[in-house]
Amino acid sequence: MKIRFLMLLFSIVISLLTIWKPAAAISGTTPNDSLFSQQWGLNNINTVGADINILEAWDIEPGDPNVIVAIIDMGFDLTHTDLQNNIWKNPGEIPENGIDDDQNGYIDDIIGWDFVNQSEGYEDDGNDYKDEDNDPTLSQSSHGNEVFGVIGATMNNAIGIAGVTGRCKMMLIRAGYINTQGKAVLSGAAIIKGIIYATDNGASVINISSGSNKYSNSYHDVLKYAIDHGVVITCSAGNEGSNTPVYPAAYNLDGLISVGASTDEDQPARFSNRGDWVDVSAPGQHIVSTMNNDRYGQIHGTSFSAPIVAGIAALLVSHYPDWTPAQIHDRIMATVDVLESLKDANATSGRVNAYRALLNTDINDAGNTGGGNNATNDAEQPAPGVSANDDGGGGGGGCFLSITRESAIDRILPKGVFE
Ligand SMILES: [Ca+2]
Ligand SMILES: [Ca+2]
Ligand SMILES: [Ca+2]
Ligand SMILES: [Ca+2]
Repeated sequence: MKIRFLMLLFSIVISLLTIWKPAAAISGTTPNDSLFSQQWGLNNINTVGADINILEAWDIEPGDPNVIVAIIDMGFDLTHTDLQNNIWKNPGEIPENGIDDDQNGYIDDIIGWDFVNQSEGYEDDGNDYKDEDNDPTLSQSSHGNEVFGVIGATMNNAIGIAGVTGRCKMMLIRAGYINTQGKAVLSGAAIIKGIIYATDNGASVINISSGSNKYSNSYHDVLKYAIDHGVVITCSAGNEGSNTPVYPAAYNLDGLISVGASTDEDQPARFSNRGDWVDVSAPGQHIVSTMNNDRYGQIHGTSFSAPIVAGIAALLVSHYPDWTPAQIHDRIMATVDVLESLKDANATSGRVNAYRALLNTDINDAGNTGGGNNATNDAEQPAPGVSANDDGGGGGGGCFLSITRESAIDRILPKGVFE
């Protein structure tokens, strides 16, 4: 039996398709990207200090091009000038020869994969709902590009923005589509396959900016599979302004970082979910990022807070390649700027600080920070096996997840806030 499972995006686009004119390049210690002065989350020129301290972090580690971040999201526009240089290329795959050269189970997977495979209720109208393929593009939503830009827009190329890493490479995994009601949703089955693909093909970090209130043993176990294989997971806490746990962010895994949104004045964003099941806050309001069709826009949502932490995790992997996901998780939590304003926002009462995370202190110093990623549930039993192998091969295999399409759509998607 195939159970459809849909996840929802955690973003609110407040200024669609804004096109900025290039500004004069900034020189000195800042990168010359023309919109960098508006990237308050990286370097706040109005409320000084309410940022992740990226300039000092980059002095230590700007990111290793060999480190791969997988973005599991709606879909992407690969033509964006500020993104295309940082798209991962599968070194073992010869493009367009119809052969699975690296024998990973995916033919001509040169930049990632499109796991969307909606077999029921979707006509073939050109928007590619059916059948997995090697092309993770989606023209109908900019959400994937927005996440990509926050993590990994090309830095110091004189245009647009700089990603937190700016140099690491992004593996692009499409799991989303516009449903029959015209809403942007992600398939849980596709996400799970994407996590396995990313893990098995070299990703060090996976960002997931979507979720729902439903606990799934299978989803939990596939994330554990990724972490056990050295992958750090970053997840958005969601935008309901609620304490109710949202998954995958709330899965209790040491190696999964749950991220809420903070503002340019280091306040908790009103829309951000909160509570001890959230690990940290990161900038998530008035974020400038890349959109489809070579545009830039201003957006907000925890969808863009998790990618900031994904970028910091990628910097840590670049600089401390031997660290485990648990160590990276603990270090990021242990080095937040603790703020009274965030005491109810998350387990650390803090907003992430990339510089402090990278400082060369003994890993053993990066210890406990209060609550940790808690919400422990000892009664919980592992699923009778997510079978990573069975799931990973494509082929539509039933996904065991228990949320229904109706509940997902009705719960999270308020009218008019999604592209
Ligand atoms: Ca292949
Ligand atoms: Ca090939
Ligand atoms: Ca496709
Ligand atoms: Ca740029």
